[in-house]
Amino acid sequence: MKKFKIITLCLLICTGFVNAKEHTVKLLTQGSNGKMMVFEPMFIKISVGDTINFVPSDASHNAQSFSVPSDKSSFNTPYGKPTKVTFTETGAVLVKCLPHFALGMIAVVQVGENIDSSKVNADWLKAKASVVMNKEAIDEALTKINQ
Ligand SMILES: [Cu+2]
Repeated sequence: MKKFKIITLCLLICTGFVNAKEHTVKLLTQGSNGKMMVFEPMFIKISVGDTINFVPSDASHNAQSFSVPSDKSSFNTPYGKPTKVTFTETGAVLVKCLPHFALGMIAVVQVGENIDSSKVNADWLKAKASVVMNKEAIDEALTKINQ
């Protein structure tokens, strides 16, 4: 009986690993639509336990969280180096490229289904005053949450 429990536990853990997906978000000086300083995609919905590989086009970009469900979801990737981040908490995360934040180089990550978006919306309202470009695109990305 004990052996059975151990095998079941192993199966559950292994299945969890198999189901976790890896996604890619590019950090681009010029996006495929011709826009400058963009994350591609700007909005991404993933499952809890999934990983995003943040891939910068050059050494001028990094990915840094600035709205998170809690501190354990905070991250800050190095400049110019593809970096994988695993999201273990349900909710929404806003990600900025630090040097291009004012240019609206921001991405929205939804982790899990039917999340509470009140915190991320409030954080964006506060941050918005410091952003001069691309605000409408970020507003639109936020409307994609829970759709
Ligand atoms: Cu950048």
